[in-house]
Parts: sequence; structure tokens; C-alpha cells
Amino acid sequence: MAALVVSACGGGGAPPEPDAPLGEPSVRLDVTMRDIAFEPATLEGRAREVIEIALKNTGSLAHDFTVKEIAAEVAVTQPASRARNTDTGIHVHLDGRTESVMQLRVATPGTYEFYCSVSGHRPAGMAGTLVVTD
Ligand SMILES: [Cu+2]
Repeated sequence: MAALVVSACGGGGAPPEPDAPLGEPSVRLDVTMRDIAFEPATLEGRAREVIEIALKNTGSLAHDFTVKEIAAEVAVTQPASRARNTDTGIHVHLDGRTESVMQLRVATPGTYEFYCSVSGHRPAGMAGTLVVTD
């Protein structure tokens, strides 16, 4: 497993140090975060390969990319403000108008929901599907 940074979301200050990349990505997905949606809302990658996700928050609000209950190695290779991943899933925070790049290596094929955990955003539709194929 790659080193995991375990921390709660929140707090201010400078972005954390970037994680070492997991490896050469087999796919790079560009995801725009708007007020209030992910675009595109469906992401696809392959299990056990490195999936790189470039997040661009074009909104003025803070958003995050959160997946619960996923067995994945995570590396935030370009942290935005307070980018974090946790030991129970993925949680990458971006303040308004910031960008971040992360890499995932998902162990198990499946369909995983990603969403923004900022209060009210998921119910407003700020969610999507990560499809990991074998
Ligand atoms: Cu949000």
C-alpha cells in the first residue's frame, strides 16, 4: 500500500506535501467540479491499474471528491488546499478555483459512488459513479 495520510477534513494552511505517484496511469480522467455537480458524472477505469483523476474545481464553493468503502491505494500527487485521503476511502478536498491530481489503484472491480461531502451538495446531485472493470 502507498502511504496513507490519515486526517480529518478541515483546518487551513498550506497544501500538504504531494504523495509519490503510484505509477504510470493507464487512464487519465479529467473531472470538473462545478457549483454544484461533477462533470462527467461517470468515470471508468480498470481494476489493479493506476487511474489518474485530475480534479478542477471551477466553482466558487469548496468541494470534495469522496468515496467510502473502497479498497484502493490513493496518492494525491498534486494536492490542492487541504487535500486528504483517509484509511476508510478517498477524500480529497478542493477550495474554490483550485486543482488537484490523484491516482487510484482499486483492488476490486465494481461500481462505486463518488460524491461531494460538503453539506447539502450530495442531495443537490453532486455525485457520480466510478465504474471499475476487471
Ligand atoms: Cu460540493
